[in-house]
Amino acid sequence: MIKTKLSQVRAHARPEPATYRILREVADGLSAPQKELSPKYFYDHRGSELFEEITRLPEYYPTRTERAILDAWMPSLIARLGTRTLIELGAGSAEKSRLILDAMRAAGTAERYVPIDVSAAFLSLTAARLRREYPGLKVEPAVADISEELNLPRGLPRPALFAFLGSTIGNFYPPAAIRLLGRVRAAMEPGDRFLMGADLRKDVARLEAAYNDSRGVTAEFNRNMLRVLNHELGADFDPEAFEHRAFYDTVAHRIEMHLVSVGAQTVNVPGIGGIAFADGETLRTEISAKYDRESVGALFEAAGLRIDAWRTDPENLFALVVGAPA
Ligand code: AVJ
Repeated sequence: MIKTKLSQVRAHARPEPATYRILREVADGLSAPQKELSPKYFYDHRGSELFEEITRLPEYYPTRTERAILDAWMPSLIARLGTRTLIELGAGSAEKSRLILDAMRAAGTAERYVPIDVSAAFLSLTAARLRREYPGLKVEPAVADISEELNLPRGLPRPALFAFLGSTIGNFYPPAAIRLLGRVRAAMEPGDRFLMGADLRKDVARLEAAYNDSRGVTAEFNRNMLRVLNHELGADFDPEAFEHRAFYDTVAHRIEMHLVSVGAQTVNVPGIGGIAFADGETLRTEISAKYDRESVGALFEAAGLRIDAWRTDPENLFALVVGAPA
């Protein structure tokens, strides 16, 4: 998304209003008392690769745990629901979606797949691959930033399953999380369901290890945001002049990732100006909220949803939850 929209700044005299939104968002984030940027800025090509690498790290349990729950649960869940359309929020490489699509195929109801993602290029690649793998499945990608809108095609076969996997919900502060779930709720019809992945509260050491891997992949992933800003905005961040820091906040129940300035420095961002960092000052790049059944229930309730079903792995590390209109 950043790539497309910011290149419009260079290519056209009159950029999209959306471009100004991004510039304004970065300017706001960097001028706040606690400097902060959205984790969506991690994900250029290299950022996506680094995240893929994170999902394979021994310390990073969420991805493989969620996959195991999907594997065990989808055949019976999908058979019960009779899902004819899968709508996936933030589809990415659609790797886990296959477990749901396979269950739909086994149930004989694999009619429509609607992957939603900000990256049009990524989406059309994924769509082409899935059309080949699932003949008979109509793949109808939708380009949208799910933190702002869903942009769904009309006339989808029902019932539909909305899927929001990976505990990406944890990246949103509660008001934004409720707004996002509220948009899903508003798009649901009777009989539709919402499947969400949620990383669970647990031992602090285990949580912190998942965001401080011994090989330093997460640190590189964190610093990659600075490379993205350099490339897309022409900023002059020195990624090596920032250290990775990730810790668990036991009161807010979330991991926070920061970049810590090594020494005092001033970074220039064209269109915004010089941004001063004091020695040790931090830029918050991500929150990753952790849940239990009660906190998911509260989030759902605020968005007009109720918990219809809840499954975890044997170690209680991760949950898949099914929401229904309340
Ligand atoms: C993609 C949001 C699920 O919060 O665990 C992984 C991103 N950040 N390591 C997470 C992430 C650092 C991840 N999510």
